[in-house]
Formats: sequence, structure tokens, C-alpha cells
Amino acid sequence: MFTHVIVKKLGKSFVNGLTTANLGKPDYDKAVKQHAAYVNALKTCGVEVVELEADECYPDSTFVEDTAIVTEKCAIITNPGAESRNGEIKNMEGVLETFYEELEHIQGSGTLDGGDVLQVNDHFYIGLSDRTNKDGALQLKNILEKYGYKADIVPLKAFFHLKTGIAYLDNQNLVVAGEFVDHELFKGFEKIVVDDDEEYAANCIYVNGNVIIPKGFEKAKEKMIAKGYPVIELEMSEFQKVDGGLSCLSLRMKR
Ligand code: CIR
Repeated sequence: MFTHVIVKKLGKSFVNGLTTANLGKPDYDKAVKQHAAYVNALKTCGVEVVELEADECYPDSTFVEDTAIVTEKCAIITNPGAESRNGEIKNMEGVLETFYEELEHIQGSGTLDGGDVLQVNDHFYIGLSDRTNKDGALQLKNILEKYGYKADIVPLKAFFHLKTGIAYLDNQNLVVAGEFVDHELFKGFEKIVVDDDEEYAANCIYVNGNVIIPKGFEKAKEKMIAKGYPVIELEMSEFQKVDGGLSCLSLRMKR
């Protein structure tokens, strides 16, 4: 069971976040409402939501997932690959110290974004992307193995982050899109395949029996319902404009 979830309010500078999406500038007020709905949805899934204050210095800091990997045994502070985001980890370190006795760190020339890390029970998949380099991925693999976890490194072909195109629900059910549909590493799973025209819906989250997905992706939604999952849909348009998905907005912990 997930017990605690960390989110961070967005500042007004959010509209100036990094983006490649070409969908226009986000509307701040709309984004604030969508974020509030996200927090409410998490609460209905039975978790305690820790809501951090906004930080205007870091436009992308509402995407907390990139700053840390939170496992049952340890938390790892990342070393975000985007220069403008790297300083976000300072605040997160202070927050995670209250949840974990010891924190690990990705260091030096190793870069890693949490969006590149997928946990499937005791097995972690680490994407190599524009944000996560080999050094960062290897550092994380070594840390995870020290704690008894398994870890595999997955070079990405097209996706921004690993979790842009893949999500783990439960019971071996994996949501996959694009390059992960026929990927060798994920052969053994039951797959919910998200069509190319609904690719954004592959970034969804499983929280205590529920699947939270972005609104407007009917085929993906129906496939999840057909598998027996209660689905919560959330409007994510303003986050999509700055390359953000549902998972990026939270750090979900079992404490
Ligand atoms: C960025 O480019 O870093 C932000 N605009 C979006 C980050 C989204 N995070 C994620 O996919 N894990």
C-alpha cells in the first residue's frame, strides 16, 4: 500500500518550464486547478499527501518525480540532467530526510531523472535518455543492488523519459506504448497496449487499487477497465504542454 505521496505546488514561473511539446504556453490558473484535482484524486486513493510550497526559482519543480527515487528500503536523490532543474534536489533532500534514515545520491558527472526509473516490485528498470546518462544509470544500479534490488538499464530510442511510455500497475500488468510494446526486456509481462494516437496515456499511475490516467484517452481507459481496474481520469492539458505526465507530479511512498 502506498501511504505517503509528495507533491509540490506550482509557482507562476511554471508557465516558463522546459518544453519540446509545441502545444503553446500553459495557463497558470488552469494548471493550479488541475494540480488540485490531482491532489484530491490521490487522497481518495487513501494516501497522505505532503504538499510542498511552490518555488518560483525552479519553473519545473512541480515535477517532483525527477528529483528522487523512493523505495521501501532507501531513497536516492537524483542528479537531474537539465541544468535549470538540478538545484531542485536541495529542497527534496531536506524533505526526504524526514522519511528516510539514510539517503543515497547520484553524483558527479552521472545524471539521472526519476522519470527514467520504473519499479516493478523488487526490480527496477533505468532508462538511458537525454537526461539520464550511463554513469548516472550505473550509479543507481549499484545503489539498488546494494539494497538487494535487481536493476536493468534500458537505452531509450524515442521517448523523453522511460516512464513516458511505460507504467506498472500490479499483478504483472504493464501499460506500454511505442518502443516498449515489443521490447525484449518486458516480454514476460501481461501488457495493456496504448495506441500511438493515445501515447500520452501510457504515463499513468497505480495507487492502491486505482489507476489514475489523463482524461481524453478513451481506448486506453476502456482497456484498463476491461482488466478490472477502477479508473480515475484527470485533466492534464496544462502539464502536457511542458512535457509533464501524470507520474511526474508525485513521489509515491510506502512508509
Ligand atoms: C522537463 O522538461 O523537465 C519538464 N518540463 C517536464 C518533466 C516531466 N517529468 C517526467 O516526465 N518525469
